[in-house]
Amino acid sequence: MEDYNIDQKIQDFIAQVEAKNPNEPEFLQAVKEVAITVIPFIESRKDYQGMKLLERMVEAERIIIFRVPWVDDKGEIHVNRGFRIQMNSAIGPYKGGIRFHPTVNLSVLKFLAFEQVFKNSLTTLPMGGGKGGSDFDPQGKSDMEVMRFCQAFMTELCKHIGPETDVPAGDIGVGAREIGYLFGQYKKVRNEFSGVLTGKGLAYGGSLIRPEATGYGVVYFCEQMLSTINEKIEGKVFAVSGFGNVAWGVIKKVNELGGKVVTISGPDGFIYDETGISGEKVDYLLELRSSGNNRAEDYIKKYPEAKFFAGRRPWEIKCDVAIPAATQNELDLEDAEKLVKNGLICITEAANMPSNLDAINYFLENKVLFSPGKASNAGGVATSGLEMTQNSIRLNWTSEEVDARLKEIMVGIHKACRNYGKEEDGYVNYVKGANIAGFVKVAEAMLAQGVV
Ligand code: 2IT
Repeated sequence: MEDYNIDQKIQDFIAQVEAKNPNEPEFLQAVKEVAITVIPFIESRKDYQGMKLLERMVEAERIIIFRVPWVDDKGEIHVNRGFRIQMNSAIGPYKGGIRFHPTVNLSVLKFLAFEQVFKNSLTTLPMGGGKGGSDFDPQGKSDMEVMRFCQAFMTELCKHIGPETDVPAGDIGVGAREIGYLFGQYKKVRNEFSGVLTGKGLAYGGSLIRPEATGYGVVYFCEQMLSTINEKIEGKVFAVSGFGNVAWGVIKKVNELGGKVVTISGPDGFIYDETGISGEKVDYLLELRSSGNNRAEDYIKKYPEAKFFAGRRPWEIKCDVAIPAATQNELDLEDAEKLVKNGLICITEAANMPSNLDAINYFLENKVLFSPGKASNAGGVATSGLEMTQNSIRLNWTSEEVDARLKEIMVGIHKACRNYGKEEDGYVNYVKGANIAGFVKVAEAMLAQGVV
């Protein structure tokens, strides 16, 4: 009877969110995953009941949508749409990346901002959740076009952010170059040199290890997951998707710890390199990326011993560990079935929400180690938090110091997930663990601060 009531409560809650946010499938997907695990927890806590905590958390504190007009090299005028979702500031200033990609829309950014709230809470650092971006596509644009776009974007955004208010960073399509242009424009318009953005260059307040942090953190987390079944990275075969900043960090660290990465992917298909992607091949990934050409196929031009599979995903390759590091919904039920059939023991998400709900359920049912991105990729934003600290104390830490803190944070997140996610048979449901552990800190802060 009690279970029936809780199921009904979950269904009612999801129906309400759906009615209020129609045509936002990604946002609804992220909310569903949280609701299923967090509502039963809320029901078990007397002090949380009737406080409408989750109802408040699915409503952004503020959403800013703005016009971004800019002029290309030929003198033609373009109009893009800019967004900043200020989701939750209960535990700190809004914090989260900016994404420039043609697929950016309100639903995508709301899902990312919602997940960011839980992720940032898990880091234990004082950061609220936010996300922003634009449907602008940096692919194929000149440096000067990207600069003018970034300036136009920041001319509006700078009215709404600040080091104590909202601190954006990079995400897909926003790397060191874009952060530099965005920072320059913020400084010029606000006449203020501050830690308003993270992922900055080392010359103007950036942190060592920030570029590698997301990928390194994922592998540290994966190491922890494997240790629960007395396994280690060394000797394991890894299938990785994507070939951007996150995949690059993952591949570097897996190699360092003695694992072998055999795949990468782009929007055009995937590369299978049986000999392992290591050494100079990892450097070549950086070159491929900075060429502005988003094609994985170019890899076989330099390394013809590898194979390219057009229009396919790496999940058909036999591997011990899968690390999706490209984008949302890049791994569905069919992919999950193939991976498990091929003997997968662990999947550590590096992208945000790369597995859809059916795939996640399949991994959990089959008791494969599975960690959601909001737990395992939190090392990126955690190191952004460390960049904020360094900016505040006006000192720079060594890479050893930042890396040690990053590792400590990832071990801590793993522990928190286990704490709330361990089931009777010893299997850790990291989805449940991450959602509840992330929720608790935000909920406590919201309760303390009253209905605001
Ligand atoms: O998804 C993410 O956590 C990020 N894009 C990084 C956010 C940040 O503020 O460093």
